[in-house]
Amino acid sequence: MSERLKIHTAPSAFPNPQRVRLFMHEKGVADQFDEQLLDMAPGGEQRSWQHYARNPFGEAPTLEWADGSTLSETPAIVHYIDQSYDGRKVTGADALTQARDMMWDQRCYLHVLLSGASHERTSQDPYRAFGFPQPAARTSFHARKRRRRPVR
Ligand SMILES: N[C@@H](CCC(=O)N[C@@H](CS)C(=O)NCC(=O)O)C(=O)O
Repeated sequence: MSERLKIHTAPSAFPNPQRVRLFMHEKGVADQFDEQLLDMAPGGEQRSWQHYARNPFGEAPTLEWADGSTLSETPAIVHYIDQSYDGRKVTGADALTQARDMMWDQRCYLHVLLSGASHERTSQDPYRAFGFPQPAARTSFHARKRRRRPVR
């Protein structure tokens, strides 16, 4: 792979940016990418217009080519890198091993990571659970509602 790609990520964001970072280190290719760290505070750089142009959900991780084209979604990024970079095939060298890797990845993501993350998000703000951008009006509506709650 001659072109050096950017990976937009954040060490502080769990689980998806970390899934890609762990995978890149496991494959031994992390130093072949330009890691662009997003300040992922709530409503942070991942929700800037620059990042929405790369990823319409305002999420990380996202891979970016020099011509501005992008690839998002953790399993798609992992699949692309594993297939197109030299080194051990971390997700499996044959179709059945790859399919089993995908099966466990889906199980871990849907039944462990996503359910934990959804609980955390919905307990704070219902719109975040679905990854919707948050217009100021919505945010202030929820902020007003929270302020009215009695302090326990
Ligand atoms: N389906 C996406 C999910 C990516 C995602 O949810 N990333 C989170 C961090 S774990 C994010 O960027 N959230 C944006 C935010 O919190 O504003 C993937 O598989 O990569």
